[in-house]
Amino acid sequence: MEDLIGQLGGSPMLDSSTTKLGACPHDCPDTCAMIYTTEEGKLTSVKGNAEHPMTRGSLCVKVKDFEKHHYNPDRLMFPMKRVGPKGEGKFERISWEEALDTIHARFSETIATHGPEAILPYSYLGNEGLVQGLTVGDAFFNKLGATVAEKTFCGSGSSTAWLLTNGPTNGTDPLSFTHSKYIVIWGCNSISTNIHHWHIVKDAQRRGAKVVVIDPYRSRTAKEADWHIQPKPGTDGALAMAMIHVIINGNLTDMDYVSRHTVGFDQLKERAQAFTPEYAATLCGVPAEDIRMLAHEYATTKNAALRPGVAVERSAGGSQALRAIFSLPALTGSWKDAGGGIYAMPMWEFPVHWDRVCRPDLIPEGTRTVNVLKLGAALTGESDLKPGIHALMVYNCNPVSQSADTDKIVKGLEREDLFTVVSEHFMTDTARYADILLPATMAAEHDDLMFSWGHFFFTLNEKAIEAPGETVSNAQLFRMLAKRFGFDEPQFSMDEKELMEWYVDWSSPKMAGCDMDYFRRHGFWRLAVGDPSTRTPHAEGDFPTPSGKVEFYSQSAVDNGNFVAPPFRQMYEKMQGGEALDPLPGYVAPNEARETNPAAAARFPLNIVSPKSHAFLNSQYANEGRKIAVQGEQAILINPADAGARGVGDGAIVRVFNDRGQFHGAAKVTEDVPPGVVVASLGYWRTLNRGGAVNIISSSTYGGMGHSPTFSDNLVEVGLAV
Ligand SMILES: Nc1nc2c(c(=O)[nH]1)N[C@H]1C(S)=C(S)[C@@H](COP(=O)(O)OP(=O)(O)OC[C@H]3O[C@@H](n4cnc5c(=O)[nH]c(N)nc54)[C@H](O)[C@@H]3O)O[C@H]1N2
Ligand SMILES: Nc1nc2c(c(=O)[nH]1)N[C@H]1C(S)=C(S)[C@@H](COP(=O)(O)OP(=O)(O)OC[C@H]3O[C@@H](n4cnc5c(=O)[nH]c(N)nc54)[C@H](O)[C@@H]3O)O[C@H]1N2
Ligand code: SF4
Ligand SMILES: [Mo]
Repeated sequence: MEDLIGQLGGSPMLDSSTTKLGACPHDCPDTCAMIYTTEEGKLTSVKGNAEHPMTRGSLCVKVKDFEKHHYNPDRLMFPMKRVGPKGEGKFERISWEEALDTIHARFSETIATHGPEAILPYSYLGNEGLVQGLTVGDAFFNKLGATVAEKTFCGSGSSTAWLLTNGPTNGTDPLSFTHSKYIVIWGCNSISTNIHHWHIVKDAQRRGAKVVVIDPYRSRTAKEADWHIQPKPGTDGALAMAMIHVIINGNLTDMDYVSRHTVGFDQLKERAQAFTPEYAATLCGVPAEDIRMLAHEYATTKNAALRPGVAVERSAGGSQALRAIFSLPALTGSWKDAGGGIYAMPMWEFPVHWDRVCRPDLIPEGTRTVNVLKLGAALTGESDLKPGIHALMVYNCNPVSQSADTDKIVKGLEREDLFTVVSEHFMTDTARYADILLPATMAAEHDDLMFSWGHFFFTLNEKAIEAPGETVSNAQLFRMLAKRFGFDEPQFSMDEKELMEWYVDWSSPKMAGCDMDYFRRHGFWRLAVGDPSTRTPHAEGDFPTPSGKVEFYSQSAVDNGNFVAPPFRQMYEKMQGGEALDPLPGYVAPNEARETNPAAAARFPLNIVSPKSHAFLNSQYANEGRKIAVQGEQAILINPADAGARGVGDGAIVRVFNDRGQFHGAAKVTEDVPPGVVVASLGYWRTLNRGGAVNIISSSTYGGMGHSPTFSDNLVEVGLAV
């Protein structure tokens, strides 16, 4: 491995006065290592760093001209205050002094009148950095005594399922997939969402590996697979439980592995008995003989690997499905093979002092939590919070586009008595509702350190150019706010470089040989967890669960109940004791399906799936012409049978609706989606789109574990727009 890591600092090609080492800031598993080139203080090019073993010098279609993003003339450059009605987007430039004074005065007033919990911080992963990202405001808001935001847009259900089954292990290295002979990509559109893993899968496929994609629709990735399996959305639990049935009943289990390294085999076997392939076929729509073949091939091919995406969790039964999926390699013993096991979200072994980043110790005893998916209910009074939310600060996040049930959020944001602060790059759908709008820096304009949820590398991002206008980094914003509020914890005066040094646990053996100087010379550091070509972390068990084994049966699911893992929720320990969970994996039907909700299904017969757009990063880039040119306008993919029954022709403008609201798009009539399913990709801004955006129809109901969202568990009807 060491020879793969280049000596960038020593390279004669790079001149540190015009070249800086960067890291893509986006919420993307790939976390690409980049190289910024500048001329006379201007960012002239952003390229991938060819030395990086995973990202190999190529950037995706979204980021390949990242410098243009920085110089977009629509960027917010100065603090502003609202001068028109909320939502209209009329603002006037003010000084930072006035902005900070106003925030200080309005927050103080709110605290005096309603108490500090009337303030809600609202953030997500618009920036994924350790310093500038998800948790950048936590210490400040905890000190303020504000409501704690539980941030579960993505990965929280998968994480709960993963921790219950396998514990906080990174699992299989994505680089190990070069050795895989059978690869199951389950609910993941790698070509769009994890392109630097797809290269590795493609290599393995060229060398004979069979690639199976499990996805309700024929995604870009499904089209490249050797075999595409199409379950109905939200029914993966039935499919996975039937695989377990076939593996156990067909004596395809590695009983030596099972007996030494798992708990609960007998109970799992009993649970799986009901899930004959024939029965599962009636639930998930995959033919019984296909289920048998999939289970058989997976169990009997050595070096069989699983790659579940985030999408699997987005339904009522998604997390239970993931527990079943996470159980598979322990049944077959594929953890013993390099290129076996599971690549899910390998973020658990990054040695980060999350307690220093989030400072849960500053949270006043008894402070309440509000979940980000419930923003509409919280703001409109539906959640009956006491006190209600009277001040809101949004950063790294665009809830009007990305959260659920978004017409309700808009209704809440329109409240005249709500004081809203938004820190942003652009005048997003959410920013339009700000009272105070603050301009934020982009990646080349600040320092950061990125961990990853898609590979085992830390990556340094060096500031390459001066911040334009009066933009400030998130870390600087919270330094300024802390100062204005008189907070004197040392961390509130640390700069970015000091913060990253303080956040990383350098004493971890995984960091042995690395320091800040190493980062400055090389740009990235691979956690010292073994060589990917031989690494089999669980060949001999060693699972970091309470039993030290894979827990098919989880006693802690019963005793400790549901939980949201850090950093999605800061108070991990206090969250223990949520409602008891099923100790075993299983099948839970979608909330919105014919069998669970026939009345809704009669009115709204189509199940909608809203995956990521190829050329957008969540809602980012959806305001940039050159990306819209690649992505196209909002399309509604619909099967010819469903389109015909509704008089919808290809290209017709349709409305997609349910009781939560409606949005519009251009029908794309295609066999890529099966009857009964429609697909509308995510990210379009409602202000730029023709009439709304997809999350208007999304339910804010939690999935089964970890308060995950249910974006794949929504019924709608489609009709011609009038
Ligand atoms: N281009 C691009 N890349 C991105 C992002 C982006 O916005 N654009 N976002 C990043 C983020 S934040 C994330 S979380 C990841 C997500 O990465 P992925 O998990 O790949 O996310 P999606 O594209 O939402 O969904 C992947 C596939 O799952 C399918 N799917 C939906 N529901 C179900 C289901 O119930 N069961 C099964 N089996 N499949 C289902 C969808 O049809 C889709 O093709 O991507 C990251 N990368
Ligand atoms: N229907 C549906 N909805 C979904 C999903 C789905 O699959 N389907 N996926 C969900 C998932 S997986 C995720 S991760 C969420 C993502 O939800 P968000 O994290 O809200 O998504 P982004 O569009 O990336 O919005 C981030 C905003 O932060 C801003 N930003 C970026 N960097 C900075 C910075 O340094 N400072 C400041 N102040 N602002 C910055 C960007 O301009 C952008 O407007 O969406 C969820 N919503
Ligand atoms: S969005 Fe993902 S693939 Fe694209 S450059 Fe950033 S980290 Fe790499
Ligand atoms: Mo995500």
